[in-house]
Amino acid sequence: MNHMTDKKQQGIALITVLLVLSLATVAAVSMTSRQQLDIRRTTNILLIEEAYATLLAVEDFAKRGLIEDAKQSNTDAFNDFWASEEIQKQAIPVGNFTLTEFYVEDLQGRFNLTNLMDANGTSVDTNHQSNFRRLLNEVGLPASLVNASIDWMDDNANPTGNDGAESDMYSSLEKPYRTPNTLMASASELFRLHGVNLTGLQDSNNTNREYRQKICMMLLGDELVCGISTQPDPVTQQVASLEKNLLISLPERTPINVNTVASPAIYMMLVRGLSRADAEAIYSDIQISVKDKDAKFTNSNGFWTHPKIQNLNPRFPESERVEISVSSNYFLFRAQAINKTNEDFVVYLNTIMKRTSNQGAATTVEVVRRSFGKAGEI
Ligand SMILES: [Ca+2]
Ligand SMILES: [Ca+2]
Repeated sequence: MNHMTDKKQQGIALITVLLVLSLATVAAVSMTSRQQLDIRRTTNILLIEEAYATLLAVEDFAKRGLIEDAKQSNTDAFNDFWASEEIQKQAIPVGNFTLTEFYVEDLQGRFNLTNLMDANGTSVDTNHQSNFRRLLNEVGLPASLVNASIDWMDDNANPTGNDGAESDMYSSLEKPYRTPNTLMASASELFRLHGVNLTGLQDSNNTNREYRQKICMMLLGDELVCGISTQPDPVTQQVASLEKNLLISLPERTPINVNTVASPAIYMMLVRGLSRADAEAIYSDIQISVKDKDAKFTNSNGFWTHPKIQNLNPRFPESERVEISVSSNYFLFRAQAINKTNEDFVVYLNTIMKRTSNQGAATTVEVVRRSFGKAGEI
């Protein structure tokens, strides 16, 4: 009987030893894989830091370029070197990355949502209100977005017109929110507006989806980011082409630079009654200014007295003109840092810059907003 107990105890000891051994093995394996994860994580952090540092360096280079540009001329147009496609195509290897896809855009070629409010940010600028309505109509977006944008920004809780939307409208949603009642920090706040926001069951609404894609293209101008197919439609054989880069929200009111408009639609927005064909004719004039330095507008009057505008019948009244310019202060700079060994490792930089050139004083360029990470974010 004792003999049996001894054997049983030996058996238990053996099992215990095996158990301890297997636990130790599991611990060792998990420590090793944890260590590998740590190494991986640290490597990634170092790589991202490196990408940030190189992108910031190239951003600084862009700032210097804009300062240099201000010395060369008092106007900003498509024949300025920052708009050159040669710059965009450059690829600069730095450390573990290749810096590429450089993009500089004059943001004053877009409609600035801040212009909807007067300088105090309290009452509505009715000329810009009409302009925005024309622009939305031109791209097939609902006009109600005009008053919804105003209510989003104005400091009261009274809906503007028949189609405005204040907090009452948004507080009844499945995920309720309120209007900020201040200027938009980013134009992407448009996606929260009544008429295009996601409202539970309506998420599958195709009209809503189409509106959101249009707004996305007007903000970011990137088919891939906006989920727009670049394949021809099986029925119409046409590739979806939506108006790009028409909207922005800047921290202050800005005139539209008529030399760098994002699309003929901006001219149609500025001038009531201007046809698409005439807007395209003016637009092609500023495009050829890349070769012909004299084709750009050298002052605002040059635009208003352009034959296509001056000869409109009925005439476009002066009282409906908004402030325009032939030079700009706000620019968008984009770049990508692509890892040399892993092309899927891409860090994006999107920076909104403000250039100020005061008489006599040195020109400065400061960063207004900067985002790392997502493609196209502004
Ligand atoms: Ca209001
Ligand atoms: Ca409001």
